[in-house]
Amino acid sequence: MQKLIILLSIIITWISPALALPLSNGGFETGNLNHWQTLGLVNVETSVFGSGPKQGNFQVFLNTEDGTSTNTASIDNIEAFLGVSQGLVDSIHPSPGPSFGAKDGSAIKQNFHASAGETLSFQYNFLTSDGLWGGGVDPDASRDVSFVTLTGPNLSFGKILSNTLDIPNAPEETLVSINPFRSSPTPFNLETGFRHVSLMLPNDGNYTVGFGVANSGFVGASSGLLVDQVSTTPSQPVPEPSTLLLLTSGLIGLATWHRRQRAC
Ligand SMILES: [Ca+2]
Ligand SMILES: [Ca+2]
Repeated sequence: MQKLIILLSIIITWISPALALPLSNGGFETGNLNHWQTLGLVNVETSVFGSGPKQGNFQVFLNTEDGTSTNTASIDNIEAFLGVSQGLVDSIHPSPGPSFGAKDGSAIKQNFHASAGETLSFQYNFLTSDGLWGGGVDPDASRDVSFVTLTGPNLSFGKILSNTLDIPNAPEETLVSINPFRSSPTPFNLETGFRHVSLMLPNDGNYTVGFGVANSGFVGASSGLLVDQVSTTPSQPVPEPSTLLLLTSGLIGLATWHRRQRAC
């Protein structure tokens, strides 16, 4: 019987999906990339970099270099690394010209466990030394892109954070509002400044969050992405029905007590 129990427990353990740990080192305050996996050119930076960190003393920096680097990864390898479908980045970053697609860059990811209703949030700053381009002006112009990916239970998507598009009437006109650039105190010419993003995690389970930055179109000047303060926030607790009942009866009791006090 004991052997049967042991065997059953081994089978149950084997068929149960392993739970990932909660998100860790989301602010990079260990001073290194513990708990993160990286591809391409990724390192931890301090305030010496010229922008950030947004929280604490450290942040992560992802670099595209100039499109001729052998240190970066191809966009196909980045998409495979992040566990999203091939072509995802180009599908959220449409190409008006045949030579326009995302080419190469860098990425980081972390697997973590979360409960339904938790919020994943982070801060990012997109940096570029490319010019600002519009597809309507030059369909083959360079247009670097930064993005976030999230995969999990019944969930797999990518979203552009910012790119080097800044011309009205271009195909992605709706994205212009996320691309107000200013001059950058970093080694790059321009930056968006830090922006806060929150994503709802709809289900209990294991998730993978990824961040990437890639050259697009012609090779040329590089772009980069700073990320900091990646964190999860528990959902607001919903009172149990019994708690609600107690609370309601307490309020009724309080109201009755008040009426009695006023009547005195
Ligand atoms: Ca930090
Ligand atoms: Ca570039």
